[in-house]
Amino acid sequence: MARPLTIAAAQMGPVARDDSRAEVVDRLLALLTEAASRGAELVVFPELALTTFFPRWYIEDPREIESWFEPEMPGPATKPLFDEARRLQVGFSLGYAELTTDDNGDTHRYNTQILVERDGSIVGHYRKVHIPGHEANEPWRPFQHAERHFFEPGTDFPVWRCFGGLVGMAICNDRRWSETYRVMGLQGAELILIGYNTPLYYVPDPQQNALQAFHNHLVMQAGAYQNGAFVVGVAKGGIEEGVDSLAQTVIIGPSGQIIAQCLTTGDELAVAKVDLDYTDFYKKTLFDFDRYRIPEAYRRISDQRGALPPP
Ligand code: ING
Repeated sequence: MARPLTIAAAQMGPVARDDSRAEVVDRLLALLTEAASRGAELVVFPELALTTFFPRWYIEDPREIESWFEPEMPGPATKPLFDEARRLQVGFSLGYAELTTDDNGDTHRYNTQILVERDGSIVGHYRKVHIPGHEANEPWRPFQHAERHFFEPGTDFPVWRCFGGLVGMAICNDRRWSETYRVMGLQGAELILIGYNTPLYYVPDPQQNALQAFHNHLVMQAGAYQNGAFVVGVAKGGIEEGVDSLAQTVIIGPSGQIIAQCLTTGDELAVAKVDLDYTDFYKKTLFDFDRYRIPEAYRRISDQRGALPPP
């Protein structure tokens, strides 16, 4: 193994609306510590890991909205996680609701995944690009999915050189869009870290309910294979505030094969020691982009929606 890396996918069970940050961080610390004891160098936590999935309610009170967001990272509640990770020399990726102010003093609210190296240094932030659900309150729904009320979209898919390779991140709905993996694949991504909170009940089309687990692995296995990358998909699952959410956390190889998978819907680790050089078996053969891709052809057909007359 030329570039070994031991990865732990740290699945979480439900987080209740009134669980404190301290209670949740204690669970993250337990997962981190167990992962370190099993040799993990990188631990991946789910989307919005610090709180319940609050977009399931249409919240309008500005003070309550703000209570779901982190104005600093690390902050007082999350500093123990950063400190322990640094002490154990374990890096991690953590999903949370980010409140940030830009250089013009404007406030922004993102659905964010942060990446932290083994020395405790912050490598970067990914801000969710594909924000699903709806903007306005839709009281007809059994529960809301009002992410578009709470978050503004990110604008790119960065890839960073860290953990001995090229690492990118995505969040939940991003994993369903093939561009997510390809934009990072074109940057050479060898490892893509994805957290998700996915209700098993898909309100706009309940026919898809029975296909949630299938679609979840389908898109991540395809994204991994078609870009010759490892993909780690980590759930916050189980019945959270009455909403049954998908678990099925996995670590997937560049072949598209599932290497490790969680069995439960609660706090559980899936751990795998991988070799990042293994990505060459796909990046330098079938998916040698420089040799086989024809970008000019794609540009001509890149967005043909509406180009053809309706049937
Ligand atoms: N959740 C969902 C996801 O893309 C969703 C939205 C729910 C899509 C159920 C399809 C079915 O997995 C988030 N948080 O993006």
